[in-house]
Amino acid sequence: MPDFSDALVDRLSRADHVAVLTGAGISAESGISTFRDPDGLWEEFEPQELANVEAFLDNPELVQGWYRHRRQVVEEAEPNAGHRALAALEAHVPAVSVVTQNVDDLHNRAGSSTVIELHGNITHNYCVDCERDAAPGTVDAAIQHGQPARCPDCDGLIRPDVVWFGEMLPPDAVERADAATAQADVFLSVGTSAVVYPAARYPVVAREQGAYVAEVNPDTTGVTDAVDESIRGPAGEVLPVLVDAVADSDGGAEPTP
Ligand code: BJW
Ligand code: ZN
Repeated sequence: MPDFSDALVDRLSRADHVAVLTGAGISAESGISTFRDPDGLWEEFEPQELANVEAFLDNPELVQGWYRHRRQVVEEAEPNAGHRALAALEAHVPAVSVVTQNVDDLHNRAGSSTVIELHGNITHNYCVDCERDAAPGTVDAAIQHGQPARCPDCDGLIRPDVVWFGEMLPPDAVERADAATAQADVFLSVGTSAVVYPAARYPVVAREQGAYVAEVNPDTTGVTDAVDESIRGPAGEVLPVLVDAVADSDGGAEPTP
């Protein structure tokens, strides 16, 4: 049974606005590798080798192939009980903002209505020169022919719509995430190591601005020392029980699916 406080359930039940920062750990139970866990995506490659624009320009085929593989994994994955519990929380709190570092689209597919994607979305590609969207299949077709994928309009390289190290986050996403953090009565940090900035600042800023901050993670993180409460366990087990507890204190609404 996950161990969380009555104070957290009470705060969630009374909250007008809950903001949730999520990271790769929430999608681990959907079969999507995290980045920094021992069997994670970066066990073989250093982050700087693949997740930056220089690596892409040096070896576009390698980077396009890596992202194509990850996109296929994501497309075959399903949202898990953790994603669904966050969507179900909307029945009990007037506003729930999900601020995600994940590029896998699973919060949208689980039905969360306010999803703020800080690091982009892997299901989308665009041309680095003319910035037009790349049609689905452009990367697949090129890679099958052993070529880097290029834009049919201007011959520019096609890249995934994700944020690499050294790149700015989408300004509208940052603006919305800043606002959600400022408005939050309760802030949850779920499944993130909280070592990548600026996302890792949000739990700290939320607490400075008066929110009650809890993290959900099997391990300690970069913000463990800065939160009010750490709930140690997998998100897919903790979040459904937590949301059910909020539903119970709300007056016995339906249990989460
Ligand atoms: C479970 C679980 C289960 C397991 N349930 N949990 C300030 C200080 C220092 C450095 C910087 C700074 N500001 C900016 C920087 C530089 C840099 C940075 O942060 N570097 C640090 C690493 C030191 N940041 C940037 O460059 C950012 N841009 C920026 O700031 O622009 C302005 C600027 C420009 C130029 C110079 C300076 C400023 C951009 C960051 C982009 C990050 N991109 C990536 C790749 C995205 C594309 C892709 O998917 O390939 O985003 S890196 C990677 O890390 C990915 C993730 O979103 C991100 C965070 O990882 P996450 O989600 O936390 O995953 P893990 O694997 O680390 O952790 C998983 C967790 O889950 C673990 O804790 C597990 O225990 C847990 N878990 N199972 C719950 N079942
Ligand atoms: Zn183009």
